[in-house]
Amino acid sequence: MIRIGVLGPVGSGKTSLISFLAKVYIKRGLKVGIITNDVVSPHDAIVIYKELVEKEKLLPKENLLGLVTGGCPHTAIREDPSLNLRALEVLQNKEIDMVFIESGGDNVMSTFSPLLADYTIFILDTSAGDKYPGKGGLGISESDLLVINKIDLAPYVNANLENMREDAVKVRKHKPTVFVSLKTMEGIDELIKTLDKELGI
Ligand SMILES: Nc1nc2c(ncn2[C@@H]2O[C@H](COP(=O)(O)OP(=O)(O)OP(=O)(O)O)[C@@H](O)[C@H]2O)c(=O)[nH]1
Ligand SMILES: [Mg+2]
Repeated sequence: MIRIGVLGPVGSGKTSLISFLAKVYIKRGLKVGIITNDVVSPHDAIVIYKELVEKEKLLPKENLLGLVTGGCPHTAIREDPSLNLRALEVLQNKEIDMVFIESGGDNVMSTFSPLLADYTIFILDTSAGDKYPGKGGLGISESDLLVINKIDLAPYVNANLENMREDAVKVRKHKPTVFVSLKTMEGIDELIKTLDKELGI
């Protein structure tokens, strides 16, 4: 079971990315599991349930686990990942091929414990401006894949995508960065191509 940790600031597109990727890989025949971490409600699990279980009928409901962590999001994925480890155990018994773990929205220093994730995706969005990824932060520099989402919104906040690209190379060296819009689907082919190569699938 490949364990993919998805993290990034509040509202950057973690749930949207996981829903999209889950659809892609389920349609290819992989058995996908999803674990969401929310601080005070199972909101994201409900969003995914409505989309992937009820509407699309792609995800068996028992493959979706919504955790309510009740505290600092990075505690639940790094300092004390016990709740997430239990959830992974539950999915492991169902012979899942690939599991996405969504962290609660957090800051740029957020990282997954290696106990939880084999591969990590950090997602930023352009609507916060183009200062990141240049300002750095462990999550941005150390994640296996950086996804810069909401490129459709870049013109509205004068975010310069070329600057962001150059900064990403400086901060991340040879690790990949992709630019996408999960609304218009621009950049999606590159995202899937990169992820397939990275995961060897
Ligand atoms: N314009 C635009 N909106 C997007 C895009 N991707 C996601 N959104 C919207 O951004 C909002 C937040 O997306 P989510 O996927 O919920 O973000 P998140 O990172 O999971 O949010 P939290 O879990 O609350 O931290 C939603 O209203 C999405 O529809 C995009 O590429 N462009
Ligand atoms: Mg979310």
